[in-house]
Amino acid sequence: MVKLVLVLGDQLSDTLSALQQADKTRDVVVMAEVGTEAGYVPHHPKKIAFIFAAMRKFAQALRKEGWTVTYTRLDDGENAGSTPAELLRRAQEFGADQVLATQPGEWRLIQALQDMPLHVTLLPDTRFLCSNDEFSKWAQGRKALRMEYFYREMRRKTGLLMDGDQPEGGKWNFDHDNRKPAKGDDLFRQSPPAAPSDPIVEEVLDLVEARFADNFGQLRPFTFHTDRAGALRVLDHFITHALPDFGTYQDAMLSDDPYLYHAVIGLYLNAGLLHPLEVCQRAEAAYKCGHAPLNSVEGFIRQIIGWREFIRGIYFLEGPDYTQRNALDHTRDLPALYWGGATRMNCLSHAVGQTRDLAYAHHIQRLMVTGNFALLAGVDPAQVHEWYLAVYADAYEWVEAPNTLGMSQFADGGVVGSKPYVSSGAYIDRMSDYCRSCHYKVKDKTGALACPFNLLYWHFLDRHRDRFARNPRMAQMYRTWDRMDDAHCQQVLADAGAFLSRMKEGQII
Ligand code: FAD
Ligand code: DLZ
Ligand code: SF4
Repeated sequence: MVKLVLVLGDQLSDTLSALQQADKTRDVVVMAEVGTEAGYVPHHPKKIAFIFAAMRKFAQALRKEGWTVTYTRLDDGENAGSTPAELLRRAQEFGADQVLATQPGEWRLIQALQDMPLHVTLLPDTRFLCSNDEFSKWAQGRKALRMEYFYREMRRKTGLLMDGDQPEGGKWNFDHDNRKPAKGDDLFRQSPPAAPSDPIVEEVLDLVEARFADNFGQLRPFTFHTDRAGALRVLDHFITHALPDFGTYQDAMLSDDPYLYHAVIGLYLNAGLLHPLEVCQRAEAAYKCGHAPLNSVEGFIRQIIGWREFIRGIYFLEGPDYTQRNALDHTRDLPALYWGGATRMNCLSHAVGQTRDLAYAHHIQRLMVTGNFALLAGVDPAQVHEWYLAVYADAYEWVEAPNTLGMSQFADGGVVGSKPYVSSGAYIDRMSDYCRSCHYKVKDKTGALACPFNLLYWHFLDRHRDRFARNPRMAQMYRTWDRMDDAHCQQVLADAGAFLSRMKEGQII
């Protein structure tokens, strides 16, 4: 009997387990642009356009390969509005009672598929290097889950950068050589290649413009690639032009260069247009032929087989309630500046402005600018989570939630990271050129012009002393705070409190 084969918007890989288990001559592929997926958060218009255009092209490619594909467009009059409802409609149409699906990357959708009155087989997502079972086994019995140890297992498993059973170059991690600030006058950095437009993209842009005009984010110019060939071009460009300096400048931020030496491939990897192993093998080959140094290649490979896989493992290990965690009891509202409201903080203005224009910010902007500020200011992590899930083209819950709630907001109480990622303005000043043209003064510790990160950093440590003072990785920060003059500390806390009040009142901060 005919089966339906579900292909979601982030499952655009011909190696997808559901496709591999299906019979091309008998089964029917179901793809659908639906209101529920396009609306569970106010996605950035570029993200919606990327997914819809890539879905349409993938459907075309499957048909060319001989698959029968039903494709529902968002504006199709028959559109049933959600993925399960579309499956039910197609089940009736084709007389099917079984669905083959690859496990979605979000508990919400897994639950919805499991609740359907059809027989749904959920297959493991084999596009990842570490299965959910393998991760659970690795995690079992460990007091704390640390990416670094998981990463070593992944190196051994894939053989990437291995010299027999030893790490290439004698060390697993070369971060010691990395994390330098970049200079604005480093010329000749090239942005990722822009995709030329085509009729499918143009049609999707018109649809998104008409339907999602109120969502935060600039739709045009739209330069993302929307098929595998384009994604491979971006990868090639990165390997040739940026990988050699990736490690060294990984944490740098520059006002006039949103990409620096980053790959800008997260959206392609997460939608299924690139495979993590092929990406890492390309990077390793660049090292082996002498094109890129070990510190960069190791750092890059660690992001993919280490962080990316680790983060996914945590999402599925921790279960559906992960997104509701709020270990630090933070309750403030996300300030309007995150949705494009005015701010005097130049670093936030740049990170948010770039996010609005490009649906992209690199890791340190996400972690140490927008994330750091929300954490220091005590913003409700659920609101922070919604923001990150909405605004980045590479955001799906399996990868966004542990990064936001775990790594960035410490809302999981220390599952992803052993200490919160907090810093004062000094870190941002060291790693960027933002502070030079800011309304606030990064060197000021108190007063009307004191950098808000300086005020809120101590306010955060002070209000969470009970939780963090005994953390060995934070003891030094508390010693520094405790050595400060009492009157100075009181002034810092008073100025921080006044800043938070202004934020609450909706004043421009
Ligand atoms: P590069 O810096 O060039 O890195 C190469 C690749 O490594 C990335 O494409 C990505 O696939 C992988 N990678 C690097 N760091 C991580 C990480 N921490 N977790 C998972 N993969 C990683 N990444 C997402 O893919 N989707 C998200 O929704 C997302 N949300 C984030 C939210 C916060 C608060 C933070 C701090 C990080 C988040 N990240 C997310 C991780 C990281 O910031 C992005 O993967 C990266 O910025 C994507 O840009 P790039 O492709 O240029 O990456
Ligand atoms: C993100 C997204 C959007 C905006 N739209 C669709 C859609 O219309 N149809 C679809 O199949 N998938 C879409 N997606 C991706 C899903 O939200 C994603 O598959 C789940 O969040 C699981 O990762
Ligand atoms: Fe950001 Fe503070 Fe620097 Fe201004 S002074 S850019 S608020 S870190």
